Formats: sequence, C-alpha cells, structure tokens
Amino acid sequence: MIAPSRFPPLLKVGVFPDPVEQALRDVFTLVELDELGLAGRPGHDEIAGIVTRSNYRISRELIDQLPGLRIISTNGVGYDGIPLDYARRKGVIVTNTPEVLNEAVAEMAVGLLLALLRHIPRADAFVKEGAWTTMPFPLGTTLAGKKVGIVGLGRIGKEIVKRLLPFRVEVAYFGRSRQDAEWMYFDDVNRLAAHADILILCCPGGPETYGMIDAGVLRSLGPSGFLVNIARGSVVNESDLYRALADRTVAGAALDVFNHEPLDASPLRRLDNVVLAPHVGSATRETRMQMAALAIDNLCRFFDTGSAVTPVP
Ligand code: 8YV
Repeated sequence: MIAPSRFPPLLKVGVFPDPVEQALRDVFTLVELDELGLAGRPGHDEIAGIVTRSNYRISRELIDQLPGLRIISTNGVGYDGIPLDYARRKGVIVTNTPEVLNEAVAEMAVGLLLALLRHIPRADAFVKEGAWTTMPFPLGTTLAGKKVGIVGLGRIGKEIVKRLLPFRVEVAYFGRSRQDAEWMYFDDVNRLAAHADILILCCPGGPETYGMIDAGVLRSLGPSGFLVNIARGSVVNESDLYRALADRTVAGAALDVFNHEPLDASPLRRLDNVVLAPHVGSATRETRMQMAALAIDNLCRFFDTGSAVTPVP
C-alpha cells in the first residue's frame, strides 16, 4: 500500500519507462486522463500539476479542463509541445529538464552519424543474414576531414562538437546569432548547407525552425551530403527529405525524430540510405533517471515554495 502523497495529485500525460514511472509514483499520486473523476480517483478540479515527456503534446483544451492546474513539468529539454504563452496566461508554470541529457543526446548524434557514414546497421544485417559469403560489403564514407555544420549551437550542439573534434573534422554553425566560439558562423542555413558535408540538426523545435530544412537546403547540402536530425521532426520538411533521399539529391540521413511519431507507414522506412531510430536521444537508464529526479525536484520545490528549479525561460 503506497502512503498517500503530501502533494496534490498529478495528471500523467504519456507513457514512461517503468523505472521513471516508479520514481514518480514514489512521490506523487498519478492519474491517467481516462481515470479523472472515476470513483475513488481525483476529479479534474483536484489536479494541480501535469507530469509529461517532451515528445508528447499538451493542448490548450486539456489545460482548460483542469481549473486547479498550476505547473506542467516535462521530462525533457524541449517544450515545443506545450502552449507556453497560453499556460502563462492561465498562471501555469512550465518546467523542463535541461543539461542532464546533453551528453546522452550528443552521444546519439555521433552514433547515428557513424552508423550512417559506415552503413553499420546494414553491416550487422549483412553478416547475420550470411551475405558475407556471397558478395563484398559496400564502401562507406570517412568522417575524418569532413566539414560538419551544426544547426543550433546550443548546449547539446556544443557537446556534439566536443565529441566530433577528435575525429579531425572542421566545424561550422548556423544559429540566430553569432556566438563567442572559434567555429565559422553562417547566418543563413542554406549557406551552411552549401559549405558543409554533414548537417547535424540540434536546434529547438517550434515556429522559428518549422520546416527549415527543405528542398532548397537539401540541394545546397548536395549529393555527397549527409543529414543527422536529433532535434525535432518539425525542423525538416519530411516529404522534401524523402524525395531528396530517393533521388540521391543528398547521400543519406540519420533520423531520431520525425514529423509524426511513432513513425508508422512512412516511405522513409523503405529507403536504403537512411538510419532510423525511435526518438531515443536521451534514452539511457542513467539519463532518464536524472531527468525524472529533476522533474520531481521541480514539482516538489514548486508545491513547497511556489518556485521551480528549472522553469523554462
Ligand atoms: C525527451 C526530447 O528527452 O528532451 C526532449 O526534448 O526530445 C525527448 O526525447 C524524452 O521524451 C524524455 O522522456
């Protein structure tokens, strides 16, 4: 029997890995949307907080259904799925879990890039299917000496650069403004794409970056160019990307995020020049537990003091 929480009940939006959900349940009474108001379960007006994950969306309508809502705590760094201005107008604070996931996401970006350049998933299948006895495996592409363009040199982008430099790459970046960094700055993503051999997307999702990587940028990247996306699917015009991959306007792409998730009947899945992953940039045991701890700290601190540890800026 779990002791009742000293905190108000939370609405849980999204499916959490078991250890993360258990960490939350150890502190809070969690309610699923379809349980609200059922016998013995909290009603809509008793919900003071939402705990969610950054790959889920929170609608204005849901916020309106919860008159006592005071905080939305997301496990994740992105908050493009939360109507921030609307939440603020309703007096609801939004918190995220920055920093603690930077290394895991940066590792995933490097892993996806190497998998793409060297055809590692296909190499695994090639050996396991016994094809090695029948034909040579296709040549890959060396990372050393390549020009890597970072789209969004934020905290995660900087961690990716740190990990790529030992591979003897040349770094350049695009962003809203030039930073105090030693890398070449481009104030236009098309020009960065024309300069780079590899584009790595690590910018936030949202209206400012929606569809930024389109047919024109992909043409600029060119037939020996590669794209890695560990940011948000919304940053890429996915139908433009599919066409560019299918007709070899670009050489290949490694994608951890998609316009619509989970990816279902997408033609991307039929291509041989892509590496696809199920939005797992932060998905390590260590990182997800650190994120859960920070999300819990945000909620506890807020309910106890009215302020949070990492409110979104
Ligand atoms: C979350 C994400 O890390 O952090 C983000 O912005 O993109 C997500 O992958 C994940 O949903 C946390 O459970």
